[in-house]
Amino acid sequence: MNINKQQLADLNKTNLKNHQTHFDFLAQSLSHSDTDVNTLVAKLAEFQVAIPSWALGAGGTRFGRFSFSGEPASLEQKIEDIGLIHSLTQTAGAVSLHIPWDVPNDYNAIKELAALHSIKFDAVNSNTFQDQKNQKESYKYGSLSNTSAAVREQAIAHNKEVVEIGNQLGSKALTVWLADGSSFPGQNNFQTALTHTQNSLISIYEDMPADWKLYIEYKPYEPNFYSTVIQDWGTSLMLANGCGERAYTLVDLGHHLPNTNIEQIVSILMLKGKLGGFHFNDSKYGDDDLTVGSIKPYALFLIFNELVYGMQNNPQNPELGWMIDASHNVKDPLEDLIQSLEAIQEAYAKALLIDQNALRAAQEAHDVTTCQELLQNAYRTDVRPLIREARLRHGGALNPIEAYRALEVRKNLINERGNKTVATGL
Ligand code: PSV
Ligand code: MN
Repeated sequence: MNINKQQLADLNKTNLKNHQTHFDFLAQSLSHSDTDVNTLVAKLAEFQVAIPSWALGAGGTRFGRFSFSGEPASLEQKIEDIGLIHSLTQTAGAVSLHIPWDVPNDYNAIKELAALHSIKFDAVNSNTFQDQKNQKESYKYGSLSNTSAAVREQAIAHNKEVVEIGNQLGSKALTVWLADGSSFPGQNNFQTALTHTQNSLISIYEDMPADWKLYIEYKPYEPNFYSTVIQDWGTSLMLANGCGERAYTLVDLGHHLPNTNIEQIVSILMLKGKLGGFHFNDSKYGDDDLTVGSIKPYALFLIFNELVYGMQNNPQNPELGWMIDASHNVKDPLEDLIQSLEAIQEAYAKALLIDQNALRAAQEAHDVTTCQELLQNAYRTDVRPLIREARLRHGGALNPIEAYRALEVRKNLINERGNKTVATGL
């Protein structure tokens, strides 16, 4: 199924007058500040987030998986799904592939298909947390950190192969997330595991093309429950520094213990020029992989405040790789991703509204009350007309969920693909 601009323009007609009223009102309210509304709209339109190839079907939990009908059964169909989301939102102009779940059969054909949908290839993800069919060594007791040199070599070789695959598609970054760790005290020697990991990462890093970046993802627990080798941002940063200039930390919002101040982590990493990528999701308890902004939208806004500050003040930090990393169990994955994109845009737009100069002045003057007022005035602004305007100017839908339903996308996908298809991924 394809959605064309005319279909969306027709659907937009119903909401256009209402949108114009809201947009004009917001533009008028913002005209008293330094904020130029057209610059804001342009920044929102520019902001593109990669969709993970593994999140277009049902995620499932370790207790079960309830399939969604019409799931994409191939990489081609996954790209088509992202194309649908991108047509509606104009924000999903990239895909992040997980290997070997999504190895292309025909590189040129996949590249052509992605280009047709204006989709770029973002970071590629390696997978040494599962054993694959016909794999010689097992990752049961770790991969890049394993005590066995043969296992480490196999995991290193896999990462190198992922880079080769990504390179053929135009990706420029490799994301490494390791499940490595231990479930019981005494099971691992922490120092040996970290040393092996560092050496393995260096070997992967040194083999990467000169214009590639390495993103090192951290996570405190799961699937191991006593220790994880790359458990936090400090460990990730240490490993990135050990690899070299083009190695960075990747922050996945779900990979923190409850109440961790993620915005501070983001800020410090950007100061050090070491924040490489981002995995968006939301959570109540652990790595819940819920829709972005569904549980803690204010925390997301505070994170974006630091990101915006960093993007404006830290030229030492590279452009970031923005990705969603969520799992869909009860909502239609495409609707869920559309909601996530909207939440990301909303947090970004609100952060852009913060009067940074006034905030700096209030901080200098120790005027704590004004600091809070400045943040919360921005947070309480309904920025949705800006996001809608950005979509409208680029041929997207004023209301993507409404359009998705009006066009009966899921029904069409089921008609095309059937009820029983299962997408690769977690
Ligand atoms: C691990 O929990 C993780 O966040 C990593 O990014 C994986 O690649 C992804 O989830 C798999 O869903
Ligand atoms: Mn992740």
